[in-house]
Amino acid sequence: MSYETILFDQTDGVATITLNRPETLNAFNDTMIRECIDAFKRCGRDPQVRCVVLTGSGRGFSSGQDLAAVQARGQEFSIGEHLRQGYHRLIKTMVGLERPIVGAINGVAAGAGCGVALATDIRIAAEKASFVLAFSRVGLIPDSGLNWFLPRIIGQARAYQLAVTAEKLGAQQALEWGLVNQVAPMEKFQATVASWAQRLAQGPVLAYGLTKRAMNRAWEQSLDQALAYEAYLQETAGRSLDHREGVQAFLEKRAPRFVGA
Ligand code: T3D
Repeated sequence: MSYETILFDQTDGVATITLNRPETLNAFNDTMIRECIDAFKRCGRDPQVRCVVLTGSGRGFSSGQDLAAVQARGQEFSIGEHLRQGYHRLIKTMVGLERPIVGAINGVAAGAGCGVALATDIRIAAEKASFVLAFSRVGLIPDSGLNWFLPRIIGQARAYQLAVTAEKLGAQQALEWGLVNQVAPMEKFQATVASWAQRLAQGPVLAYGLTKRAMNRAWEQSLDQALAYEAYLQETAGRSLDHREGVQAFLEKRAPRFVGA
């Protein structure tokens, strides 16, 4: 499938999805939401894809919902339904994708763009990247999973502060607050993202996927339930070729060659 609002590239086990409406700082219109869902689902179906990178073209990551499209809506338009049919499907597809997703946050991530950024698993921010919960500026509440992701990552007081002030959180502060894994200077940003993606793509991606499932599920489990679920998933990981290869490589004092199965 060819896309209108995103770019899709697949090289050496790494799929890169680039939000590509740079004139709006990659604001989401309905086509872009739909195309992103399709691209992430395509990654989930393709065993050749071992890691996904999500980034933006131009100087922004994403400015969130396209406000020109919002203004063009009629009075009867249901935002709730728009969220349910669009952003929710995108966020759930990303969270349910059992491959690591690297968020390459190249610039500002605002509104729903911030929610989508937080639905990635490893977040690398360029020095000039920032996060803005722009919703209250337009009289809305955070959505696209932000009420779920943000307090869990940075705590409720900071999350609420960002929501009500809509002030920019810079990359360095985001690192200190645990919102991103690494900040890279602009000239090293692409190389840093590529190095993360290649490393993850060469890893035991079946185990990476099961780890993502276990950690996501654990939020809503008791300790007993989490332990039981770990044991259940480890049964699968323990029967994998990658487990056998990892043990053998250790004993033979060589680097493992994981196949993702
Ligand atoms: O509706 C539903 O379905 C519910 C879902 C809602 C989810 C949401 O995301 S609500 C929040 C929507 N997003 C915003 O409110 C953010 C709006 N943008 C900004 O506040 C600023 O652009 C930024 C803080 C992100 C960046 O500021 P700055 O100064 O770096 O850039 P800029 O000059 O404001 O923007 C550059 C261009 O992008 C500009 O166009 P121009 O003047 O060069 O032709 C601007 O209009 C355009 N742009 C930026 N954000 C959006 C946008 N165009 C459409 N929609 C946008 N969200």
